[in-house]
Amino acid sequence: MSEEKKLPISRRALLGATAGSAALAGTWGGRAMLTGGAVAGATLATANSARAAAGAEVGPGQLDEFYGFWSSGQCGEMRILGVPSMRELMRVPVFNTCSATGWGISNESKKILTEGLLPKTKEYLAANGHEFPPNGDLHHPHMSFTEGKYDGRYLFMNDKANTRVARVRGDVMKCDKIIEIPNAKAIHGLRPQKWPRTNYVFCNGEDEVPMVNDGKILDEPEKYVNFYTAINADEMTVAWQVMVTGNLDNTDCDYEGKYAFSTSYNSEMGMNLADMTEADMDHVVVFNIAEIEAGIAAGDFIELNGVKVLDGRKGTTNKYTRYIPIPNNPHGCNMAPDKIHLCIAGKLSPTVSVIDVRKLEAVFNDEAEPRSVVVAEPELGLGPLHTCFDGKGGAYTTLFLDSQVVKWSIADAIKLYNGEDVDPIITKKDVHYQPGHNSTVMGETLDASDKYYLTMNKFSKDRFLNVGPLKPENEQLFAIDGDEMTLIHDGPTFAEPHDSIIVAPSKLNPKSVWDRNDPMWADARAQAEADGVDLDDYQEEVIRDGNKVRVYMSSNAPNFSLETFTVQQGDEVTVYVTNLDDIDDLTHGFTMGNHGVAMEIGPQATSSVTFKATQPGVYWYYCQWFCHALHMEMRGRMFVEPKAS
Ligand code: RUQ
Ligand code: CUA
Ligand code: CA
Repeated sequence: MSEEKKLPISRRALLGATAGSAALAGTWGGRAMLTGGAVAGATLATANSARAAAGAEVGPGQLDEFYGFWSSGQCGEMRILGVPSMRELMRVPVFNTCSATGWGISNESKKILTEGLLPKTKEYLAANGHEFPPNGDLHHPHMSFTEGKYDGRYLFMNDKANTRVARVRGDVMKCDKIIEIPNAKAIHGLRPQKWPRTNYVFCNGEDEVPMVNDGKILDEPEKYVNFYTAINADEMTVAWQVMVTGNLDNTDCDYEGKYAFSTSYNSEMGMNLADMTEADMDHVVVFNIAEIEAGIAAGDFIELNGVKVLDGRKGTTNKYTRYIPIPNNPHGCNMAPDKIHLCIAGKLSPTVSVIDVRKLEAVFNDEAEPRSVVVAEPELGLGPLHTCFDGKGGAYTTLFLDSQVVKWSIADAIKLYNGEDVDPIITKKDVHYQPGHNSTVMGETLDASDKYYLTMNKFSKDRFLNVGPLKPENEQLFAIDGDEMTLIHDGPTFAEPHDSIIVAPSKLNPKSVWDRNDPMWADARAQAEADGVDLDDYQEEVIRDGNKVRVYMSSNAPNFSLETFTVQQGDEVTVYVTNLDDIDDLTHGFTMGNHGVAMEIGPQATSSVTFKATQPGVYWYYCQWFCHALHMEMRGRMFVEPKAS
C-alpha cells in the first residue's frame, strides 16, 4: 500500500485549512457592499467585486456550491461545471469519442456505443467505415427525478444528429446506455418524468418522415408524421410511441405524472422555411399518459419496427392527444415548479403562452376548447426561446433577438390576461449575445431556488480576444437572490453550451474508486473467469486462443505487471488492464504506440481494448494518465513476431 493511502487526513482537507480560510477572509461578508447591478458590460474589476459582493467568490481550494451539468451540442459530450465559479470539472464522453478516456476505443465503451443501434443503421454505418456514429449533437441533459426532485441516479440526454438517447450514471459519471429510437428522426426535446419518479424518459423527434419511409414518398406532406417517444428509464428500452401531426421541438411534463407536452413549430407540415412559418398559430401537443397506457393495454396500437405506436394525429378521434393552438413557431416548453403553469416560448411571436395544466382534463373530456387552458400570454420581447423559474413565482425568459433576459411574474401575467392593468415584466438585462437556454438552481424541480441564473449565449462576437473566424460562445451567470440580477461571471465556452441544469451536491454522491464488481466490466470478468484469471489479484497472463490473444495485466503505480508480452503477426490482441490501486484520483492509462489505442483505467477499474497486430516489431505501450513521479517509466513492450512463412 502506498503512503498516501495511510494518511489520516486527505490532501484536500490540509489545503482547505490554509488557502480556504485566506479566501474566506478576503471575500466573504460582502453582502452589505452590494452596489446595484451596473455590471452589464463589466470590466474585470467590477465583475470581480460583483462576485465578491454577491458572496459567490470561490477561492482556491474551495468547493463550489453547486454542480452544473452541461450539454455540449455538436461536441457530443456532457460537461460538469462548478457553480458559481464556472470552473469546468469534467467532460463525460457520450456521443463523441475521447482520446483521454478511450471512449469509442475501449471494448467497454464500444459495446455501449453499438449495442443500441438499429440493424439498418449498423449497415449504413459499416458502408461508411464506421462501427458507431462518430458524431453526436447533445442538446438536453436532465437528471432523474423522485417525486418532483432530482434523485442523482442518472442523467439522460439526446443526440439530435443520430436519433439517440443516452444515460449517464450518477454514481460514476460515465455513460452506461445508448439507444437509437426507431421510427422517429432527430430526437431533440427530452425530459425525464417528474412524478412519481422517472419511469419514463420523454423525447421527441424533430424531423417528420413519410409514413412509410421507404423511398417512394417525397412531396406528399400529408403522408408525413412525427413520433413522440416514452423510454423505460430503468431498462433503456422504448415503452411506446405516439404518432402526431406536425413536427415536435421541445418537451416537458407535469408534476402529477398525468401529462407530457411538446411544442411544434411546423404544424403546417411545411418542407421549406416559407411554408414552416406560414401559419399564425402552431401548437403544443398534450399527451395523456394514463389514456396512452390504457390504449396500449387495450391493444389500440400498431407495431412498427418493434415499437407499440398509438395514433394521436390531429383530426382523429382519440383520447391520447390534444392540440393547443400557440402563436408562431413556439420553441421552449418549461413546466413551472408551482406544479400548475406550463410556459411555451413563442420564438417568432414575442409572447410566452402560459397553460394551466389543471384545465387540461376538461379539454380531454371535450368539455372545453383547447385554447381555454391558456391563462396568460404576456408580450415579453423579441425571440423568446426558453423559460426558467426561481420557485417564487418569478420566470426568466431568454430573448434571442433582443439579446436580453426578461424576468417576469407569472401571477401578474395572468392578471393582465384577465384585463387588469398590471405590467408583468419585472426587469430586463442585456446579455452577450443571443441567448438560447437558461437555468436557475434546480429550477425544473420542486427545489427551485432564486440563487443563480445562468444564460447560455449563442454568440460572443467582440466579447473576447479574437481567435479567428470561429468564435467561442458565451455564458453569463447572475446572482438573483438580491433585488437586482447581478452579473458575476462572463466567460467563453467551446461549442455548444446548449442546455444545463444546476444541482445541489446533496443530490448525488459520486464514488472516488470503482467497485470491483461494477457492471461496466462484467464481460471482462466473465472472460477472465473462463480463462482462469483472477482480476482481483496481480495478473500477468497471456492466453492464446487460435489467432486471438488475451493479455491480462494489472497496474500499480508506477508499474504494469507485464513489462513485455509476445504475439504473432496477424493476431487479434485483447489487452485487459486492471488498476489495483485504490486511491482517490489514481487513474492509469494504457496507450499502445502507433495502434490508435488509448484508454483510461480508473482506480479499481478494468478496461479492455482489442486491436490487430499486423506489423512485426517492438511496440512500446505506456501509461497515458500522469500517475506517479515515475509515470514516464510506466511502460512496456509488445513484441510482434513475424508470421512463420
Ligand atoms: S433547443 S436554444 Cu435544442 Cu434546447 Cu432551444
Ligand atoms: Cu500509471 Cu501514469
Ligand atoms: Ca409554423
